[in-house]
Amino acid sequence: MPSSSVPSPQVVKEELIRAYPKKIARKRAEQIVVNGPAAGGTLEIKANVRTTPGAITQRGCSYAGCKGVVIGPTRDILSITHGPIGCGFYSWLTRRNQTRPPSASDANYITYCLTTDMQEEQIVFGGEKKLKAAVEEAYNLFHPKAIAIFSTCPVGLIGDDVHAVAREMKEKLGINVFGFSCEGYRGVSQSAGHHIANNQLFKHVVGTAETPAREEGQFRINLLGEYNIGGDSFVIEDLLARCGVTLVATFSGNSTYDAFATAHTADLDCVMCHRSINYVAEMLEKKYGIPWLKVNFIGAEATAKSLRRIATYFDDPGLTARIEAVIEEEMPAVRAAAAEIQPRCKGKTAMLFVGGSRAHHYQTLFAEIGMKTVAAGYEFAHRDDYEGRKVLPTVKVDADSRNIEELKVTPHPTEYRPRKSPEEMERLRAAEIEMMDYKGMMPEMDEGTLVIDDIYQYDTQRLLELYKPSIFCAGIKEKYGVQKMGIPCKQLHSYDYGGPYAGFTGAVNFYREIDRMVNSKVWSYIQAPWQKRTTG
Ligand code: CFM
Repeated sequence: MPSSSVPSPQVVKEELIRAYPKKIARKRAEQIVVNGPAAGGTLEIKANVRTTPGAITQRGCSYAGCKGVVIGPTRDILSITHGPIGCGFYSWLTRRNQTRPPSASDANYITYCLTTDMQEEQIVFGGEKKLKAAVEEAYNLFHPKAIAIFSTCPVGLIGDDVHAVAREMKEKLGINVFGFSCEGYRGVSQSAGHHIANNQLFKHVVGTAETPAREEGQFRINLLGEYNIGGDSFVIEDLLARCGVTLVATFSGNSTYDAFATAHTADLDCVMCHRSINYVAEMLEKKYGIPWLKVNFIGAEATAKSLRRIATYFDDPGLTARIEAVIEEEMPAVRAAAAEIQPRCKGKTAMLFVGGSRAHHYQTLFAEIGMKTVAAGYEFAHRDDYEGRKVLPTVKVDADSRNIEELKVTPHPTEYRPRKSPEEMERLRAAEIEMMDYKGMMPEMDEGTLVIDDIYQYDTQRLLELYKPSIFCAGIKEKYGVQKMGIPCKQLHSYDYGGPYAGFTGAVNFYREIDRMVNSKVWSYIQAPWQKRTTG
């Protein structure tokens, strides 16, 4: 609980808004919401709109969302950045998406940085020739199954047609080559890049391999929106295997090209990060009849609940028994760790400001050690991630969103097969397994907590001064500014050097890490002895 010296959230909101010019303040007032009653869920937040020019945002660009987030974790698609050297270089190994090829001779291109190194000459005369040469050179070096070409801002500005180049090279080399119009400026954030990546993956890769025999695994799922940061996917893969669930494809942690190509053969899509991948989930449902289910493997309780939801979906006594046995096996260690740590963390406060899903998911982990989330928000998520998918029909589509292609998807003439009958869907509804739905973050947050979309650096600083939370969760850009104010900052993007935090073992890792951070004495020594001490 914030101490009694913390002003009311309404006052804090006014305080934040007061700093901005009138027009900006009006817009910010709609992006900063004091959360209402959990059950009400009627509050509206403005999201997925342009950042105010000049404000220091946490956001990244469309190229980052496409290349770095969605496609990057796939080890055997060779990625080429078409653009100036900086775009390729500064996106090289910056996200901790791990991968594990089965043997040393299996392809793994994640450690490479390939770029066309665009120069003035290409800006003036066009860069397609150089791009073709780069694709050919990359092919001769690696002989990959597939090559992906990513557009950076100048590509769109000068009008290079990466798709035409991809088509030509596909023909010439006899491998799959596809391009992405993910110029950094498209959309208002990296969220646009996710959508562009989803579309192209779906168009060029998903469903391109032959349907494998149905016997290969009785309970076949895809895991969508799990990117193996700090090894999270490894933990989930292990859990699913022990439960007897077959993982056909993960989009895209520890993934391969072939896994994507056979994703249409799964019988259920489990969606972790709704924001970055809900488009693929929807398209798989429309084209192949695979229903999707929102899951969350962050937090021990959430993991148990997600596994049980998978059991309810498949409705098989053997599977249910195995899942219960795995939960039973894992929970004692989790309970013991939580019981040990809770007394030291209970009542402490957290703020979470990260991309599109983790600001929601990680609240569960904090709650498990008795910590309260007092403020949270997404960098780039949309209203449905805050308020739930029920608002989708009312979301205004602005020019920035219209800029991004919406694929027209229709049922596949031979491969469309609804996995559940209407009666079975009814059974799932009755069991409160909401298929194809996500309720969003706000209904699960307490009344009076602050929800802030696309938080600016100024807001961050004021929040820290006013609330003095026990911990602030964000990314590398925010980390040291926060810590200089005497408040520990946990990076929820990269996990600092830690993780995994998924599943049961991951939960214990997280409890211990947070305990270490919030109970360290170091924060009271932030100021030099000759400065007046105001924190700690
Ligand atoms: Fe999804 Fe992610 Fe996130 Fe995201 Fe990201 Fe990430 Fe993130 Mo950084 S896909 S929205 S674009 S959960 S890289 S693994 S941590 S901002 S909250």
